[in-house]
Amino acid sequence: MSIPSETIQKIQQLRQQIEQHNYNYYVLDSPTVSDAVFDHLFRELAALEEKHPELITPDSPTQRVGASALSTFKEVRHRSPMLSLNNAFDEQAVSEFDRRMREGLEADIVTYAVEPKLDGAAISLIYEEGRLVQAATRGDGTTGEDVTENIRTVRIIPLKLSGTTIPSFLEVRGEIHMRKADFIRLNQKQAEKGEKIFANARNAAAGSLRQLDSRMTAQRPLSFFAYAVGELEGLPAPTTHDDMIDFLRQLKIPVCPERNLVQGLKGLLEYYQKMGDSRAQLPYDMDGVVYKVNDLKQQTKMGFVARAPRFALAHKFPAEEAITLVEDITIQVGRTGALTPVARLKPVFVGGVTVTNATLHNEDEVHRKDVRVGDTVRVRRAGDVIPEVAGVMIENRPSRTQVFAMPQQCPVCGSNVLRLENESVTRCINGLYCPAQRKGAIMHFASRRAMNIDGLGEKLIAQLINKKIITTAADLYDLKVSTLTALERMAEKSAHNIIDAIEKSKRTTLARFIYALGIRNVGEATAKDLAAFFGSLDCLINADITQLEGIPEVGPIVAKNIAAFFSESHHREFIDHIRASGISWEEGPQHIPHTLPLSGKTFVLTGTLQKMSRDTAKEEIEKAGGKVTGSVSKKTDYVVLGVDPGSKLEKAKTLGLTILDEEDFSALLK
Ligand code: 9MJ
Repeated sequence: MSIPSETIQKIQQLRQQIEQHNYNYYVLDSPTVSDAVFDHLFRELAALEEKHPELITPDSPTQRVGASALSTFKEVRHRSPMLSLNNAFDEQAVSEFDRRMREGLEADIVTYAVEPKLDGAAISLIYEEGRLVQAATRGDGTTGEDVTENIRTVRIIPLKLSGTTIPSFLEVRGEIHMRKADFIRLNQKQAEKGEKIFANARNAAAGSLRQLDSRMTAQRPLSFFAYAVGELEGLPAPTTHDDMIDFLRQLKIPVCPERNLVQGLKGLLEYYQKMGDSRAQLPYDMDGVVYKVNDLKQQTKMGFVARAPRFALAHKFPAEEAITLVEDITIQVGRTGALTPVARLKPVFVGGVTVTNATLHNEDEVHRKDVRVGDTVRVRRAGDVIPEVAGVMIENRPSRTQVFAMPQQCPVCGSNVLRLENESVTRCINGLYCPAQRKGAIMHFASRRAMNIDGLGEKLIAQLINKKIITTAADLYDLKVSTLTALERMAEKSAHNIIDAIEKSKRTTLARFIYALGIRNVGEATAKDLAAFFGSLDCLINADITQLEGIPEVGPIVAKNIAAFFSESHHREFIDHIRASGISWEEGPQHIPHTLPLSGKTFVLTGTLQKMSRDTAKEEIEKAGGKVTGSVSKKTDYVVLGVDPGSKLEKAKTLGLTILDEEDFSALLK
């Protein structure tokens, strides 16, 4: 059956629209459509592609969700070496650099392109005829790792170039990094899930880039700026670095907005000063600035030394660390009940701000660093924003200090706390009866990415809870201007603005509402997946645990949390209360999942299968509702055995798992 040309055109049009919206959102930071419109376009494309799978191409925006896990990364040899930069730590080194340039170029004054130095992970992206075909890490500069599947999930990176003239071949180089706010949010999420906390944004970015399972990378908020072109074919090359970066920008490749052109040493030092001053206000971290001779012919003339270009220099900012005293260690209780120890510090100036608190993350972290009240500590502004204790100066420890002990009772409501085996988080078990959790839940509900209620801040919420005006977020919808103006320091105008914002939040999307509920482990991405899958809130509420586990993006823990959340009668009453106040969203096509025979079952494939390829086996398992993972653990239900199985077989035997040969496997599928 031939496909109507309108369908092909529609698919192309949708892809273009979606990528344009991605660009507006991620690169320009200025979306032109609501989430609902975006989700609608996305669902329309996904539905057309489901009907015509032969039209799916790797550069379709629907392919940004990640693919099956790899066992290793392939090696990639770079066409030309990926160099690193020489560093300077003081003005004298910069002055010598400028002198070398002037002498080498026989110029009185040199024009430099200057840009922030991002501290992430360098990558090379190859576009052939405008399509992203390969992404590789820097590796040792000569050979890197093929991370194409991971990079495809990074929404800020175009899968297809746009613009009037597209080069036949383009190798772009730049830095994968994580924005400050995204890093903080990721670490909060990790902490809530009891998962690894990243020491800094650099580690988080580099670690996310090197996930063997690209579906994991798809969950991480990675960003990218291009700073160089490795090779360009099919078009005349620009003659300066600055023009080259402008050329990339026209192709809709993200480049750093804070770059500039300056003259001579004075220009370099002024830029360094200016960027150092504005560092705290910028949305991304930098660890210095980079100076590059702007003229590309002049760059070639200066050439390279060892593994770094002679024409460029990284001028590093001083490390942001300071020494101070721990006056107390207190416990904060978050919306999920997580108890977070916080070091209260003697105020100290670090990297442009005065720091009075530093997170100690969790009980294990405090013990690993052995931080005690009375200790002198090194404080670091990791990720440029959240300060943390880098280490204790043991030699300064006074006598009679006490080892930190996690309280056995919630410091806010007094109920018992619980730390589960294999988790690093200690939690208050009192749920929404704990005022701290209630406040956290309402703050989350009102937050920008959830119901987006402007002006409803932490202090106001605390006041409303303490005065027993509200107990849940649903009560927000019953607030009146007069209730608010009766509060301390609340003017008529602000009260009106808040009530208007609450009213406005009633028109929302299903995904935002699901996210706003604050179900454990249901972040924005999962909320979107659930909304797209179920189409209606009632279908989600009525889904049982096996049906939830049957959704490709939902794992067993998340499924359990969702089912547990909706089984609580007070949560259902809460939802009914909000619905009665007139909240609305557009519902999608409803989907009531049926329970599939292998729902909730996890498989591991080992060795070479004779009867079907690995991909087919995986498809068959997934069709029947099961999941395939890369490694054997006690959570694995079945291990399918091919010829020459690897060490996974031994592990499966040790764990006493069910091992299937190909015959058994076929029988099970039938
Ligand atoms: C970073 N990391 O921000 C370069 N870099 O140029 C910038 N790195 C670079 N340029 C040539 N802005 C080699 C490395």
